Amino acid sequence: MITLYGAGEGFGLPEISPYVTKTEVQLRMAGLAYEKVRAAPQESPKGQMPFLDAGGVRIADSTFIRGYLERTYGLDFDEGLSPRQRAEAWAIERMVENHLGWVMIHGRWLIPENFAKGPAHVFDGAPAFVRDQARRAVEQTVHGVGIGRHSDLEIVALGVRSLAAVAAILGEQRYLFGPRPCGADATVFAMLAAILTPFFETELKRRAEGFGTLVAYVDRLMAQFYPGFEWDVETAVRAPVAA
Ligand SMILES: N[C@@H](CCC(=O)N[C@@H](CS)C(=O)NCC(=O)O)C(=O)O
Repeated sequence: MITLYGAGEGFGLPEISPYVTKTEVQLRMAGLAYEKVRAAPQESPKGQMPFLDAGGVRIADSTFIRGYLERTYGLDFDEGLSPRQRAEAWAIERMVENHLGWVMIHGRWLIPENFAKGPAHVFDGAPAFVRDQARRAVEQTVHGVGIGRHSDLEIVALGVRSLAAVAAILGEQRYLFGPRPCGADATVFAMLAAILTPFFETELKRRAEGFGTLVAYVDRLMAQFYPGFEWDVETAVRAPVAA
């Protein structure tokens, strides 16, 4: 049995972490049975989520988990893609995870109102200094990767360039590379949902809402991979926040 460790439902999303969402969607794409357990990053072999336990074997990091699933179950999430499309899928994934992801994190953790209603609650019950330390650590990381050195306007402008790039690649297609989803669809869906969740107010979300094809794409994939989940403002207000 596969156990997927993640942050759990919250912030108006079926899963708080876009990286865990990516893995969960890939498990669902493959039709693999799994149980999901809520965990903290410190429990992961790499100190980050997601991580997976498959019969005692622990694998951390969404990209290495994908590789493990493909090797172990004889899968190819990019089946049908040409070598060029596979390269483009990798490039899209890196842009979304390692660039757009930091813009999303900036909106969640470093806009004070969003931090107060969202990530701060992860530390409910812990002393205030633990919460403040965690926020400062994220601030330092966002500064370290470079995004945090820009003005708020510049950060949004960089995020919008990535949104526009994804929208240009998607065009009017159902999935990134046509009528079938590939591995990178899980990544892109996860990050766009994290940006578009009604739970947070960010300028990036407001700009993302202007990309009608991206909004429709997230709605479509949410209905496909999380059919029981109410993806709407009502849910965002009601959804529990990770404890
Ligand atoms: N490269 C990793 C990134 C995972 C990641 O950033 N996870 C976040 C949750 S969204 C985390 O665990 N952060 C805690 C930390 O970095 O200390 C992957 O693809 O799995």
